[in-house]
Amino acid sequence: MAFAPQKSGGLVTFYDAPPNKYFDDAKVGGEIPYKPDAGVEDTLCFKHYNAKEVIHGRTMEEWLRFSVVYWHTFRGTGADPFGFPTLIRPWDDGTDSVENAKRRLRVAFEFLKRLGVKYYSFHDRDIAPEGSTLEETNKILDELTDLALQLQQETGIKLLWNTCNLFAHARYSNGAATNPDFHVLAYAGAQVKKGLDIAKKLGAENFVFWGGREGFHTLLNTNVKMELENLAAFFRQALTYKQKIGFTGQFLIEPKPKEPTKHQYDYDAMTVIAFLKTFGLENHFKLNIEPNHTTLAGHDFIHDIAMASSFSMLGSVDSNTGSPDLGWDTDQFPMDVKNCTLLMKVVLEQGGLAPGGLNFDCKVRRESNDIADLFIAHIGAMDTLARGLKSAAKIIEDGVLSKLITERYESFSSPEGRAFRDGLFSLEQCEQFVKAKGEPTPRSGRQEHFEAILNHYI
Ligand code: XLS
Ligand code: NI
Ligand code: NI
Repeated sequence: MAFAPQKSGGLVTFYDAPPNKYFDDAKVGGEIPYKPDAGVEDTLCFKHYNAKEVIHGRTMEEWLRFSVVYWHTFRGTGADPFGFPTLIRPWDDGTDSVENAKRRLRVAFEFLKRLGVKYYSFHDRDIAPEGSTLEETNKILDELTDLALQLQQETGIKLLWNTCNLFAHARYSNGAATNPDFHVLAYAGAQVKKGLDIAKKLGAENFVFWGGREGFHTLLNTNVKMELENLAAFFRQALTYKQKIGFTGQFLIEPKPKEPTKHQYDYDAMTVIAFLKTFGLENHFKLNIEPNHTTLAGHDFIHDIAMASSFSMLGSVDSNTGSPDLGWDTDQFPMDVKNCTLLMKVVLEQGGLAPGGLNFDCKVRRESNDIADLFIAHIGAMDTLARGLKSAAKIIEDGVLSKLITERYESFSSPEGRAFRDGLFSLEQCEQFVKAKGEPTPRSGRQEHFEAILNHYI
């Protein structure tokens, strides 16, 4: 095979080579090593993430279950509403050909191998170009997923989840499962059927529904009740098909409050939990929480992770972060040690995320146009979460915070407090209680004390 670079406008834009050659050319070395003592400017190595090291009873690899997303890392171009693509990859000839899609997939597996990440995730339309009919599209998808299966078998890399892109094509501009036109809804149904077939074929551990354009821009043209009922009916049919084909992965819904629609139905964790309970679906789904979506909903980073986990509904995390000062989904790599500590504390407390994982739904900035930046971004985030894991384990093992919380609620261990929680202490008894005991003594919430303790571990 010829490795001749093809020039366009003076830039090397594309050349055909074995996957490892692209990374060798970009001077990324071989597999990313663990070098805890590496120099400050050496960002192409792990300083904290040591896959086989045991923390809190399990290896880091088992707790962290990292996953690389195909759409940003291998389909991201750096284009934004004001600018053209900036991330021109030498393995991508810029066409929609099947050959290009296959080359890209091989490169992606090489990337995962070098990074030491065991999982990936994709939308159907990321890995395979769309044909002009459903039949043609599915045939192309079969060809690409045959290759994905072969690469999975060769490398041991697994599919954390796949999902269907039900939002990019013009047919979905008014939504998919909440579209006012049944014909469009049926198209989405056919697409999800194929998505589930692929999930089964590739042994996906989960299947995600992110409500792309399930929402509205104006209530004036929208029958909210009917759309939500249709969404629930759609999920019920997905469950029926899942059971029929014997796909055993976990179904996940990913909340997001806005973007692309003004109001997305899956607004945040509590909204989705309420929706699932309203329609009797709560035993069949868990949540895939993306912190950048949580902050878009006006909550802080950890809010939806904590809420979902409290209701035993946290299934997986799209571990990214936003800019606290911006109102859109910037999908940055999580580099904040404190947030990652809080995240890993929840993960440890609920006994892990499996079959979910920490899926990097993140993109490098459009200015970060070196191939090495792709590695550095993932390494940096993996190291931050590894630090978070270590700090969270220390917090839990020391037990100081949990002891303080137990003390804060100790009045509920009194006979009256316990009776109340058991539903056996009436309002009349409350009245008697207060008449006997008088005014409660004010008690400090001690927020600053708790914050100072957290900082001790960071
Ligand atoms: C978009 C979502 C999307 C889902 C997968 O904001 O995060 O990328 O994770 O469809
Ligand atoms: Ni996401
Ligand atoms: Ni997102």
